[in-house]
Amino acid sequence: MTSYDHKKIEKKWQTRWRKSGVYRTKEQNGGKKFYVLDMFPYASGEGLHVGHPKGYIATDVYSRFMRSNGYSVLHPMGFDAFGLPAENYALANKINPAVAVAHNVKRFKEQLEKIGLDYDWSREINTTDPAYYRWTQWIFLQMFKAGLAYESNEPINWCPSCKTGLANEDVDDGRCERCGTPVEKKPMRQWVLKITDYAEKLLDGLGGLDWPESIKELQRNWIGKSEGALISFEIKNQKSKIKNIEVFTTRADTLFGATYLVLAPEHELLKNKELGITNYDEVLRYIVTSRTKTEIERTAEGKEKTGVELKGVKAINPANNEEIPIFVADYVLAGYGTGAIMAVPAHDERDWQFAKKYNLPIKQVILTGMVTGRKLSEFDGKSALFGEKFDNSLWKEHYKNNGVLLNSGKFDGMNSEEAKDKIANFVGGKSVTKYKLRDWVFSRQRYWGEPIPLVFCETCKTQAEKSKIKNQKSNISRGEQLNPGWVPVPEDKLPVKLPNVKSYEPTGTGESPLANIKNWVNVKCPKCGGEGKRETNTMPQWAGSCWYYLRYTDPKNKKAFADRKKMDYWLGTGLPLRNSAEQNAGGVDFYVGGAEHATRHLIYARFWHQFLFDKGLVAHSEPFKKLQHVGLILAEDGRKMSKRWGNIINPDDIIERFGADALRVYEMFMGPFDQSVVWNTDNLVGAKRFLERVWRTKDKIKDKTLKIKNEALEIALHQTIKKVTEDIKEFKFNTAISQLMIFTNVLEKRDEIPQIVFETFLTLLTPFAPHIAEELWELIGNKKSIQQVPWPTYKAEFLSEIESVVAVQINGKTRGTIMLSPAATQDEAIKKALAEPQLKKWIGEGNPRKVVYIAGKILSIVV
Ligand code: ANZ
Ligand code: ZN
Repeated sequence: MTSYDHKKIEKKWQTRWRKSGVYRTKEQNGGKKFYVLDMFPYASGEGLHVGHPKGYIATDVYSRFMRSNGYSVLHPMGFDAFGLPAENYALANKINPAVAVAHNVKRFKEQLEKIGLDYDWSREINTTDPAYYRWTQWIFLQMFKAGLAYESNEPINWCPSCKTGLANEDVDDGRCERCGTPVEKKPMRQWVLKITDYAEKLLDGLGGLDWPESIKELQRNWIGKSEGALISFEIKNQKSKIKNIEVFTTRADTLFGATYLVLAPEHELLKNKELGITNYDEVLRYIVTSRTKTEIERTAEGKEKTGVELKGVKAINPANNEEIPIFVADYVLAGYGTGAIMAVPAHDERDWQFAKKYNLPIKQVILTGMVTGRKLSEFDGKSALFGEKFDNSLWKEHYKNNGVLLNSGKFDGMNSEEAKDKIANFVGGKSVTKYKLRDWVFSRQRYWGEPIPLVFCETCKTQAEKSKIKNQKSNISRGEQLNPGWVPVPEDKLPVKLPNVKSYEPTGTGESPLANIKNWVNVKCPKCGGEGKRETNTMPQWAGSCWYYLRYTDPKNKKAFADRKKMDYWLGTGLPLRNSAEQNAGGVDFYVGGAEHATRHLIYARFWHQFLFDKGLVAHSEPFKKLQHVGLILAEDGRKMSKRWGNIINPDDIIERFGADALRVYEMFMGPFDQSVVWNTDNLVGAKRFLERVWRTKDKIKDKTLKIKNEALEIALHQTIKKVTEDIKEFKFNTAISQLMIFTNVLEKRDEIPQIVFETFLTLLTPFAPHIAEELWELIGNKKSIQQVPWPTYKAEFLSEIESVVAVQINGKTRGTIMLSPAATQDEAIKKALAEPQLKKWIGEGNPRKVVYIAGKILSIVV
């Protein structure tokens, strides 16, 4: 009897699998294909910890399962490596980012291979490979040409430590997502992608996706659709050159209660003296101070509100022609709506806080909780039914609710929902839809990213401006018209390679380090041959991951980002597209990764994909059909694993001591897949023991010709096949493994087991513990790899024989149990209960008054 030597076995099989190419992706005709994808790792310097592989092991289990069910499976892996994390790591360690990334990728790959994952490495991709980013640049150019990229000088989020501009999505709680430094607002030349053009499509598409509801909800909130109205307030001041201020409101019904207006400090109208403000110096000081605050500081609920009144100017409330003051206050944000609001302190908490502080009138216009259809005159100020009396001195949550209008002229008594449109129309307002989603700031003033493939040319600038005026149809794309002077690098000149530089430190000047490489920057204009200059900003970290799942379908293609047929095959049904329903039901079949990507990668990638779809470049409207998120593995101290806390567990050590199979079984067994679990080495030992028991079980095969004769064994086997099959399908790996353990107990109790039973068991074990399963499979005399053995099917006739324990309650007390098959009827259940003397004693002779029978669970009798 040999002992279970995990090191020897795992090494042996990893080498053999690599050589034999069992995991090579094979496209087969006629459907039955499955694309299962991991969110590829970011090749950082720290390598993998034991938390990372949880998702990878799960997709591995799934892809092995699908393959043995006859599917062609695409299960690829690659590396994301451009962007701040890799560059910051390289800077800290004083190595070139390209060298650091190559080193990190090698390390990651070794670690992944040791886990025995079935990736088809012949399809590996790396976002920093010029052969890859050539196509990232190409897709960017298509967006540019379509007018979806524009140059902007708006103030954006700036991280003073990373010395680069950031997208809204890169800011967490007012801090740089990379380094935790509070972000500042800084006006800067940027490239921006018009993701807002896709806001509606991004919302719409969510409906058809098989994603966790929580992630869809995060996206909905991030997109933040609001239906409201634009209402114009006339300005009263002889000296003002501006006649009106427009506000965005979702509560036009409260217009009669608007007692002042507020402009965001960055509002256009405050940029010069056009409003004729008499205290402009004071206003300007306020504007300057508010620049130092982060958005969070400005809008946080508990924060004290500040502001300055614009002296010498008033506005007219168009509903009642009352004169109201105008303020500048930083609780109003420039980037949303029109950057100006009508303040209704009786029904908006922030306005209320502000009004309290500056002693502004508070005017109730909605009776919240009021039942519609009742007359206002019936309201006595007390009845709860009619809403209680409004109290100016104290804010109450229900003040912001809907209700019935009062103090609103001819609208009094109207339901507030109904009044929204009516009042907006009354004052000539326009209904509009606004989104919280901001356009995507797409350039970084850093070295380590895809160069943006554009050249600036003065001559062409003049041309483009002319064509814009004449609105000519010419060889000038919408992007060039929108951005006069910017000329795309011709597609056959891609990639624009990132040049090698000596110094790639961020400059902090708002320019990328590439700006200093004169012989790279200065080029001939691709259009007119004149003097041009390259764009020196680079793309953000999230660019490469916007389309990588497409590249896996055809990773070596030199003529296109991927062959259309291959994409259609892997993202479709495996058969040619037949109708629009299939168009909207395509995408990667199964995508597994961390929930932290909900509002970045998963929105950006959907945006790019929808653009490609609109261009007719992909067949399906969404990239990821089904999504599953991975629960975190926390360190033994209950915290997130991090270098910072010194609590990282390295999978290499675990594999060395316990084996990859034990690690795999443990991680799949530790709890429901999408929940966070604390790492526990004792439980890992348990997984290892389980495999040792499996190992010893093979010695119970004594006579290879032994047939299954024992019915109980057969039932247990089919029960196990069924349970494991169904659980894997639903990502319930923990209960699948627990069934394998139960079955191992059954095998252990026997002196001898038929080979066929053990073989079936090994097939079920393979997805979880492929090395040991393969080794035992070979030891009992099989030549062909177990990876190619079809998944076993269960026989239903055995299952119907399984009896389960049913509790018997008499008058509400459990008095005993009976065994029943799931098909048993209520009468049979009663009969069985009566056959048990200790139950019969309680039931007695008479007819029961009431019987409830829940099959397989409980029989309840009231006598
Ligand atoms: C009057 C009003 C009365 C409002 C009321 C609310 C309650 P959502 O739903 O998030 O879209 N608002 C508009 N633009 C703003 C800006 N740039 N910065 C801060 N606040 C802004 O919110 C829309 C509401 O937020 C708008 O409706 C406006 O206040 C405010 F009882 O107008 B409301
Ligand atoms: Zn030119």
